[in-house]
Amino acid sequence: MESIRGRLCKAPENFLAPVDIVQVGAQARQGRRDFIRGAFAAAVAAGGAASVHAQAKVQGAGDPAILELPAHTKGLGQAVATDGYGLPSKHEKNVQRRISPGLTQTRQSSVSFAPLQSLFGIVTPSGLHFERHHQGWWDIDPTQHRLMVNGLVKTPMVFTMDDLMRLPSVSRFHFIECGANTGMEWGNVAVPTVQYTHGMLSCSEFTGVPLIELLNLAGADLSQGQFALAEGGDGSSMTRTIPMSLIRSGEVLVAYGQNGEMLRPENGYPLRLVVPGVQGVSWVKWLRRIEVGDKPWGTKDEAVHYVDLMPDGSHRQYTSIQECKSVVTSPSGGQVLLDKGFHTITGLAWSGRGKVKRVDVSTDGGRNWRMARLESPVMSKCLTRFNLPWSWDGKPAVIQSRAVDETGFVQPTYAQLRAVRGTRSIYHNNSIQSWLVQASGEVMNVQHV
Ligand SMILES: Nc1nc2c(c(=O)[nH]1)N[C@H]1C(S)=C(S)[C@@H](COP(=O)(O)O)O[C@H]1N2
Ligand SMILES: [Mo]
Repeated sequence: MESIRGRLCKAPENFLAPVDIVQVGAQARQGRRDFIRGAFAAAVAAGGAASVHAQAKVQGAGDPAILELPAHTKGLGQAVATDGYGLPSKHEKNVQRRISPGLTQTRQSSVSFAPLQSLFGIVTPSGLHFERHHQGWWDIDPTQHRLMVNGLVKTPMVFTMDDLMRLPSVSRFHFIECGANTGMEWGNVAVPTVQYTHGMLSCSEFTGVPLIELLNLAGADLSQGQFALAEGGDGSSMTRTIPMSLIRSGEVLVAYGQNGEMLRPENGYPLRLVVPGVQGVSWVKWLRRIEVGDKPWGTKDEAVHYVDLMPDGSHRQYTSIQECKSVVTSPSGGQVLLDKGFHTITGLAWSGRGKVKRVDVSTDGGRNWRMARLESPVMSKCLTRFNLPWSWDGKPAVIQSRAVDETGFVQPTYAQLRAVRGTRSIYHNNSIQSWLVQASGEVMNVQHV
């Protein structure tokens, strides 16, 4: 086996999550594993699910949790909520968005990361969607909100929310990933959990109107007008250039819906741009203006920020597409495997260029690969869930996933990415992530070279 450059889950003090946060993840995990262990105790590796089944039967004998009727089978439960908004179980309190102290100076220009290690399937519950604000969020009155369409158009128009919601709508599932996701890893900083390495990533069903429809209503000049500028309604002067080719495809949405309800204020209520496959910064929140123009604007968030510093000192600009990427979410950093034997390796894969075609998983640091099962549905520019059964022999193991998209793009190793991009970037790190499972069962972030 190749050498593993294992490092402790230590990051510079100003970035390391408080210790209790890391432990919370491990304990939450442990809670579930304890349950599994209690029920399935000595399930041996070789038998896999069958032996787990046999053990479950044996262990069930004498278990008071099944033999004695719990209080909730004998009493009166809670009343239905008459005007309440449902909340998760109190037992799930540890599943939260978390900020990384020291990463940014203020809570208004900051990030909260989604707890990828605790989520199933592909949809991010709206209350756990990551947040990235440059100047804080607002809960805007939808009756006062307006969207202006101007620039190279016959008739400049102003839409109210009522106007927009009367138009035919579409609903589509897409991922959104901040261009800076996994950014600390460029500098070889191993943040402790997948929440901090990959948690600037979420996926929702978005509902709204294709932007091209609004441009057509305004009589946009689509031959001269090769670009559109999207402007946000917060104080960050957030403006981004969107190529007309993307808009013309009908994929770019002016969205008000997220997972069946209105957008959350943190995510741009009442209106945001959805630009499938493109980095999060272009998904302008609290959207208030679209201007059609004949060249890119080169605004601060595309000339100074969100550019990639290359090894020769030049900058790559407008590298907006989020290339094919994947990560194992369990087992992942901060979790603990309590037993040898059967485990399910699971994770997420995505590509800004279309559908995920294949995900391979290695448990020996990239020497051998097995094809993972992709859970349906597999949708374009959307998260795809993969999983693979694994029998852990109790020895150290380096777990990795490698995604391939429908264009044939293969997710790179760190060595491959750095050979082209160097180490001074912040944005667009789509390298293969490695998790080291130690003999103790503790999992940590390592960069396997
Ligand atoms: N108006 C406005 N739009 C914005 C931002 C912002 O600060 N202001 N942040 C951008 C960035 S950098 C990202 S990654 C995404 C984050 O979206 P989310 O907070 O819904 O996760 O919104 C983008 N749109
Ligand atoms: Mo971002």
